[in-house]
Amino acid sequence: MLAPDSLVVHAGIGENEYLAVVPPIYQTSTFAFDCAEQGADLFAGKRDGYIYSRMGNPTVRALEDAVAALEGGHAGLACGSGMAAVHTALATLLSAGDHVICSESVYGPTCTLLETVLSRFGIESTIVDSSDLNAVQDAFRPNTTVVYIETPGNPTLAICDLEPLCKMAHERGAKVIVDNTFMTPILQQPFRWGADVVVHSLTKFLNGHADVVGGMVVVKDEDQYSLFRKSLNHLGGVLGPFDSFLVHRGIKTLSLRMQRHCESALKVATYLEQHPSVEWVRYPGLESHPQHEVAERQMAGGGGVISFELAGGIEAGRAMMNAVRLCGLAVSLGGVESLIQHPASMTHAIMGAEARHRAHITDGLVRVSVGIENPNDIIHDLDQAIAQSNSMSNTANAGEIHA
Ligand code: LCS
Repeated sequence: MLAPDSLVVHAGIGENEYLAVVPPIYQTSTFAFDCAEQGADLFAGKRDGYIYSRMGNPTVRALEDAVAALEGGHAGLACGSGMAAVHTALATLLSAGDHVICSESVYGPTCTLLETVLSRFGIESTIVDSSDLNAVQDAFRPNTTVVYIETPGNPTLAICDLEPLCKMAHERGAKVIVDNTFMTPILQQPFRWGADVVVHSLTKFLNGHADVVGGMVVVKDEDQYSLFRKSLNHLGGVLGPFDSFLVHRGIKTLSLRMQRHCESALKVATYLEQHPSVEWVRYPGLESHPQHEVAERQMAGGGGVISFELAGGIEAGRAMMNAVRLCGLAVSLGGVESLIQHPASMTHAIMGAEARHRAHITDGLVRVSVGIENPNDIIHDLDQAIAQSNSMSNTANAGEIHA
C-alpha cells in the first residue's frame, strides 16, 4: 500500500498499448464492437469493455480509479460538476417520502437543491448545525434515509465529528454522504470514520488549477457502485475525457499543494487573528476554532480556506475586497492562486437572508482561498487592502463629523 504522496503520482495510471507514462486521452463518444454478438454481450454485462462515453470511458475511468484509491473507496463516478455529483448522490439514495438531514453550512446551491428542487419530488429536509450532535439527533425522523454533511462547511468552516455522527445515522438506518471538497483525501478520509458515500467538487483542490469544472462520487462497495453507475447513466451528468485528463494531471501535485495550502493558510489566519481591524477569524488550524479538537483528530491539516470579518462589517469587507491586488476577486477556491469573495452576496446569495442567518453566514463574512504563492506576498496584499479599507472608513467618518 503506497503512502498518499506516492499514490497521488501513481493512482489510476494503468497499462496502455505503447507504455506511455501518461495515459492517452480517449477523446471519443463511442467505441466500435468486434461483432454484433460482442456488442450484445457488453450491453448485457457479460463482458467488460467500453460502449459509449456516457456509460464509461478509459480516460475518465483512470481519474475515477485515482480518486477512489485516494479516498480508500471502492470506485468513483466522475460527474460534470460538483453539483452534478451532489445531485447524483442524493437522487440515487432518495425516493419520494424520504427525509434528509443536511448541515446548515454547505455550499449555497446544495442547500437550495434540497429545499427548492428535491422538495418538489416529495423529499423533505431539515437543515441543522452538524457541529452539534444533539441537534442532529433531534432532527431524525422515522423516514430519515440520508444525512448530508459538509465538513469543514462552506463558508463558516464549522466541523462535524464524523465518527459519532455516522454511528448515530447507521443506528437509525440512514446513510451518510460527506462532501470532502475542502479537505481532499490528503487531509481527511470520511470512509475511515464511517461515511457511506463521499462527494467532491473536482473544480477545487483536486484539480487545483482553476481550469476545469467537475465532480466525483466515491462509493464503498460493488453493490453501491452498480446502483450509482446505473443512476448516473440515466441522470447523464458525466465528465468528459479531456477534463478528466486535466484533473488527473492536477492530482499528481495534490499532496504538495495541500501541504503548502495548509502552511500558508495557518500563517494568513494567524496574521488576521492579531490584526486590530479584524473582528473574528475562523480557520480549523487555529486553537480559537470552536471544533479545533475535532479538527486535530479527524483532519491532517486545516486546509486552504479562511473566513473572517472586519470590525467595520460588510462595508469594510467590500472596500477591502475592492483593494486587493494579488488575490483575485472571484468565487471558487482550491486553486494555486489566492481568491477572495463575499458569500452573502455571491456564493451563498441564493440561500436567502434567513437561511444564511440560520447558518451563521454573517453579511460581513469574507472568505479567502489561500493559494500557493509566497505567504508573505498574500499577507502583504491583505494588509494593504485592510489599510485602504480603514483609510476609506476614516475619510467617511471625518466627512460625517465635518458635515
Ligand atoms: N461542494 C462544495 C463544498 C463546494 O464548495 C462547491 C462549489 C460544490 C460542492 C459545487 O461544485 P461545482 O459544481 O461548482 O464544481 N463551491 C463554490 C464556491 O464556494 N465558490 O464557487 C463555487
